Amino acid sequence: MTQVLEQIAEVAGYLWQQGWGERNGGNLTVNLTGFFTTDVSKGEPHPLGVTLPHIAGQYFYVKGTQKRMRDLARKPMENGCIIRITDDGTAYRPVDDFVPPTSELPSHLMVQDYLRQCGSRYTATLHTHPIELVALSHHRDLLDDTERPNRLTRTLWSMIPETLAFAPLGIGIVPYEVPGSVELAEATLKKIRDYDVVLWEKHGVFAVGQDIMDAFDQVDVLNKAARIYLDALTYTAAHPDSQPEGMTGEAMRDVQRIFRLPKQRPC
Ligand code: 2HA
Ligand code: ZN
Repeated sequence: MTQVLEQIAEVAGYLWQQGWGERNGGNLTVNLTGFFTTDVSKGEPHPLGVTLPHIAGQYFYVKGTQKRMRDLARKPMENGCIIRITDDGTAYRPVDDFVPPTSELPSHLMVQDYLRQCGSRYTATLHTHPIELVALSHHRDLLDDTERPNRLTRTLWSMIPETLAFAPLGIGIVPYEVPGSVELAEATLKKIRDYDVVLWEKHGVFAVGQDIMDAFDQVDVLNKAARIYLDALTYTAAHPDSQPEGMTGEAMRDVQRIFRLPKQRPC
């Protein structure tokens, strides 16, 4: 378990360094069930407000509410805590000192419940505020999510070959909802069935991964493409006749062939 906690701390440091984790911004959970054999939770149960039967009895590391990523990077157990979901799936109890969990707990645990339900090997969920992706989420013309791949995904894929190669599912779009709300969690749950990363309009992203580094990498690859796109558009601002070209359809098909895409979701 030490290794998993060290990886969580490492990723928290990257989130801060990238400028994606201002103040208490962002949160994460990692399933730690494999490290526990008996019920070691204690104290009063804290109701979840929903029933999550597929993660009943499971253990999670959860970032604490109002805690800073930059502090979590040094001291994960002071800025988050391990919880166990009660056997009836309606509440949780802490395992050690209680640090109240993130305000986005509904999204994280509802998605974790879905991942267990479908037998996924994914263990981690991540919410963060990547600057360039959030900037693009203010542009209505990029938020149309009726086609697959959607327009934002096609734009990002066409920036560098690696985006398509390493984020082959693209990015789903979740219309704006109040942070921390069950509505946001439900909208996220709907989209995450098809994507590893979804964009929370005018707020941030929510990602899932085999571990927390995997979830971070997915966001990092997509945000890198968003940054390149925005940088190219600053050239357009000075030279209005020159639009970013993007990779050709043929070049993108080559990437798909060489990397044997699309990759399948684990559920
Ligand atoms: O943890 O990012 O969305 C603070 C947030 C809420
Ligand atoms: Zn947020």
